[in-house]
This record gives sequence, C-alpha cells and structure tokens, in this order.
Amino acid sequence: MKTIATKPRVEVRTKTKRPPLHKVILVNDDYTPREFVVTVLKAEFRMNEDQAYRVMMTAHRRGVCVVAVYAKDIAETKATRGTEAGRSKGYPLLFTTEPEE
Ligand code: TYC
Repeated sequence: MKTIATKPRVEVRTKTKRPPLHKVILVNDDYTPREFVVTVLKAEFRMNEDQAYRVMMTAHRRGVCVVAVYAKDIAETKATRGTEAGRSKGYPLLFTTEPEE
C-alpha cells in the first residue's frame, strides 16, 4: 500500500474592510426659519426643493432627520458648513454626524 503525502495548504485571505460611512443628522430647533433650513440643505447637500422640504419637515416633527451618508471626513465637513451657515445668520441650526452601524 502506498502512502500519499499531502501537504497542508493554507489559504491566506486578505480582508480589506471599508471604512464605515457616517450619517449627517439635522437637529430641530425652535428658532431657525424653515425656509432657511431648506436653503442650507439645497446648497450643502445638493437636494432639490422637494427633498429639502421633506427632510426639514421630518426634523421639525421628529426632532432629527438623517440627511445623507458619506465618508467620515466629508460628513464632518458638510455638517460643519451647514452649522456655520446658520451661525452666520445668528441661528442655532445644528448638523451632527455619527457612524453608521
Ligand atoms: N422648527 C423650526 C421652525 O419651526 C424649523 C426647523 C426645522 C429648524 C428643522 C431646524 O432642523 C430644523 N421655525
């Protein structure tokens, strides 16, 4: 009887995880005018009037609304720019970010 030698083969798998996306979240407040929120959403997040109005009203009714998801640095830049647009007019408009699950 012949003995067949088998070499163990080890498969190497390289796992390249994509960096997690981050949500930009619009937070409601009692002072920023609705139309101004819509203007910022259109300018910073490339939304049309209809999309921007819906997002603004969702935040208005529920307290927060996810605006969009981006890579971390882009999400943070857009949130900062949106918040600063409000601040420049004296409004407490706030955009935050959080990683997607
Ligand atoms: N609640 C504001 C108002 O009634 C409008 C508003 C909506 C402000 C959404 C912020 O994220 C916001 N004027």
